[in-house]
Amino acid sequence: MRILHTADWHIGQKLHERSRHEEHKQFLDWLLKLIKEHKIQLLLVSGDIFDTSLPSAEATNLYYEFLYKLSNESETYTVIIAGNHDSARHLEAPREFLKMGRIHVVGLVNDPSECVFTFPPDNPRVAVAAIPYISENELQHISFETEVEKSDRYQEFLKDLYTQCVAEMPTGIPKILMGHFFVEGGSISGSERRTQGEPLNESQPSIRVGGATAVHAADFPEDVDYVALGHLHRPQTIKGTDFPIRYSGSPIPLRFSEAHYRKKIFILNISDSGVLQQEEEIEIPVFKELCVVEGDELSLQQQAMSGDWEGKYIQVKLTLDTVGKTKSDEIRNAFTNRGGDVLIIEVKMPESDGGPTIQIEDMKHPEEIFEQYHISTFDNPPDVSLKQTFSELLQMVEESK
Ligand SMILES: [Mn+2]
Repeated sequence: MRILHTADWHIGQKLHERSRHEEHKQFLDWLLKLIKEHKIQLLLVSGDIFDTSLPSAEATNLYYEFLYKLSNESETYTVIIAGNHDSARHLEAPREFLKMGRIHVVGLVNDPSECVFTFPPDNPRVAVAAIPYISENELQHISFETEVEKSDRYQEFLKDLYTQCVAEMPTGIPKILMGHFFVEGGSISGSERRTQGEPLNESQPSIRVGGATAVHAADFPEDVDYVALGHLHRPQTIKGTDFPIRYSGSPIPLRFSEAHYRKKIFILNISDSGVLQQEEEIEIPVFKELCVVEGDELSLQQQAMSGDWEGKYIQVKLTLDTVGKTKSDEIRNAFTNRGGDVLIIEVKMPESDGGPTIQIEDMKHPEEIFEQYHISTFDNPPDVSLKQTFSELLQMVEESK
């Protein structure tokens, strides 16, 4: 019996306002073909189906079109759990209807027994515990509780939930646990952290991904065979247990920082003798290339001329030799002329002293320094209201001395 583990589709995601619809469409077409070719009998999707809790009609349609084709063109059973980006209620609203297509969606946990499934239902060969993302806020409120106590309680809650699920499973067949959270020891790529309404903060400690605290490998019950997780966007296996605890990662790079490694799906197999084996990891094709180019103006112009940028999304990291007017428009055009699409240009100041090089004797007033900085960063001088704000701020600083 073949099982496929994937997660973090983030359908509807936008990268610097560019739609990823075409990439998601190509991924789901590829996935359906693979499911049919590899005769996958069970598909596990470990959360973050959509990028936002209220996905667009286009994103919603893409998802249901895939589920329809899957149930119509294959015999596959499917288990889907909600992630921190999904609206649990919206995702599971059509759950009764989707059962017609052998699709089981779990958004909320009412009773652990409702999270346990066996496949195939008439002759079980594998048991699955489908635990969706659970926010710390969903736990019962306790007054005067510290953050640490709250975290410990969350960890205990998940641990108990999995133990109860395993107790509900029939004996003698492999057990798979699904989940959507951060397990201590996992590596973060940056795009996981942001839940809805939560500001993006790169410098935040990594422990509270998606609002929830880290769970440890030792928190999973001992007698399980595989933990199919979602949440971290880089495919990886967490060490520390006899059974694999694995993140499949997202199928498309959700940020430029995820572009330097290949995305994957994992295929498991349950042998005729009933043993779960890890059969294959398959690299997902790159449907659209994300490129990061770095250098000074001259080097970037040369890279634009010599490279093949057709149809690629580009992040430019421009290093300035001196503070002065940058030619970001020229650099953008150089790539655009070669078919590339520059999504963002980051300007880096010379690194030697960690900041902009400004000749002090040339700059008599803070306003001038500010203006110079603005020109070097944004390519134009600050407007009147910004200058006014800066002056007011300066005055406040002076007065507070
Ligand atoms: Mn995610």
